[in-house]
Amino acid sequence: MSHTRFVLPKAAVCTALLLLVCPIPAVLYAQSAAAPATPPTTVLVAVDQRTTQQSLNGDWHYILDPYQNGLGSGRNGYPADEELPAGSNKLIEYSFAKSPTIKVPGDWNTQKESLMNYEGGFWYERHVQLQPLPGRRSFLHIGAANYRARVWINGKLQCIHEGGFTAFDCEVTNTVKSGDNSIVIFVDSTRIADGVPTLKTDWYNYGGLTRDVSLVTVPVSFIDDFDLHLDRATRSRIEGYVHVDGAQAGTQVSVELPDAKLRAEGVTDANGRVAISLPATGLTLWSPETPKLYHVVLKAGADTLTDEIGFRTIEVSGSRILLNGAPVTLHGVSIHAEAPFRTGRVNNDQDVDALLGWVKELGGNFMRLAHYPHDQRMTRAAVKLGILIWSEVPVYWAVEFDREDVFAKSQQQLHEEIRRDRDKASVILWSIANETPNNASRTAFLTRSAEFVHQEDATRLVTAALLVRGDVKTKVIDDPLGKALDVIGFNEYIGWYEGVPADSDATEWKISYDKPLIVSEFGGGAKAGLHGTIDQRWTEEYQADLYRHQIGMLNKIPQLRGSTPWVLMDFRSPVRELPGIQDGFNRKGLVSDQGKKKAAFFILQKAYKENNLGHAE
Ligand code: GCB
Repeated sequence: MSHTRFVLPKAAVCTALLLLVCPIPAVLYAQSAAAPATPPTTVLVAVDQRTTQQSLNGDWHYILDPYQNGLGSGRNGYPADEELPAGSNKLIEYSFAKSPTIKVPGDWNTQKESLMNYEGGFWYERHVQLQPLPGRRSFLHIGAANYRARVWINGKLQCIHEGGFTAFDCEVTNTVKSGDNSIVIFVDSTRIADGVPTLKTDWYNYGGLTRDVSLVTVPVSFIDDFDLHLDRATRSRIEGYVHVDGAQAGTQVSVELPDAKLRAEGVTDANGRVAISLPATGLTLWSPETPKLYHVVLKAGADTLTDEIGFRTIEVSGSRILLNGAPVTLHGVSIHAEAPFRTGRVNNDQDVDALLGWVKELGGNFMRLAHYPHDQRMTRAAVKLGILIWSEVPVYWAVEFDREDVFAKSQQQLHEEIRRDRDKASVILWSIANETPNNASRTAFLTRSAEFVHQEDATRLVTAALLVRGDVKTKVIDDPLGKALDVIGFNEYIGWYEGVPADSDATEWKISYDKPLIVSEFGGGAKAGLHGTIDQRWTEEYQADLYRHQIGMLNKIPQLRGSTPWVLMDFRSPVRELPGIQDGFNRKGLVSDQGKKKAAFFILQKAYKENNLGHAE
């Protein structure tokens, strides 16, 4: 008697059973022994500055796959991207060439009405003509794929990625060939309990390749990571490192700022790293008032990378936040990556210009990019415009804090976020979470996150948006997570979720920390164009009145160093279903999704222009 068929690897049994009864996603995502090994993805810093890239934006064929059928093999193995020659009688049950197309970058939901509510598996395919050169390496750069992605080149699995808001680069050097190449990407937007974020959020789960995709070519040994920042203690040295992937120890590296006539040289160590320390007096420091950027040229062996970098310091002294040594008040607003006018995810310069234009018009010098890393266009544009940034990972509400694998996912997202944006002077705060429950496993998880961020980037500050305790009479900020943070963010909704706007006139604040505070959320909903009295919820007048009272209350908190009210623009959310008012949108925007400013916009604008919200010291 043979037991052979019971000890076959699961994947083989599944193939034998034609995938009818097999738990395909579990097998594949767990990377069973039978699955091909996939190299880890990386993040090429300043990838948007590389000129040696071929954009793969544009039309891609797609196949909707709610049952994840295409992860099968043979007639259902979509990664093979097979097209039968005329006259072939072979049984294949898909054809990318005959399937419709969709734009990349772009969430699928807002591109086709039939896809608006679709969550699940989705296949992208396109062909590209390449002439790979000897001595060069190739990476497929994916700006973001929400939520899980697998990439195949010419039928070979190249990488797997989880996390819908961070960029990743997938090495394809050994798979691309001269002539025609097939690229197949499976994106699965299914929300999962052990994901980051988890199942429920107050924003729309836009699926797909939501940001730019390109093929980047670099020399065999190339600069994949660097950090250059002004030293906090003296503000007269540029410090940091350059990392050269694939470098022999002793590879020559140089860093040059031609306009400042500064140059440093060094050689890589056995880990491909060279430390940089360069005297730099007389630099014009980057600030919202003077967003000065220096052209920086990095060279390592055959590789040259250029970037535009601002130099500034950010630190905490007692309960003050110091920018270039001087106390600063952060006049900001929270922003979702919702595209103005058209809805969907932000993915182009017009989207960014509209959002940042409103921040400037408000008189803002700061923004909270909620609740996940945004498109790199946002952070690049902010550096040029002089807008400081709070950047966040989607550890939102109650993720599964007691799971080590969930911690690893959050850590990976922090790593990818920091690596992509550490060259942007705008970013001053890394936020590790939003509104998390106060319990031991949460505090342990997020204390580790804070430590991890400090290790990865000791030049910036760590924050989180905390919940506050108490009632409208007394509010208490004493969450133990505050100990791990440099700056404490807190959210409160007096006048909206509790009490009426005028209640905040008498609210007393009890704060256990002598640290800088930022009110990371307050606000209320209003439908643009709906008018009435200040007592009528959803009117512009109610929202404006709420802002007036909030500004009065918040100004009584002595260590309030900044504000990012909720939220710049109305955004799509499946948990906001009140007909005639919400219609699927969170209406707490100061501006409607169609760009109409509400009365509260002008209340906040006045406060910011008169420097009347928060105190620098
Ligand atoms: C919050 C959340 C934010 C929501 C907001 C609201 O506390 O952090 O994501 O959208 O409240 O509108 O209720």
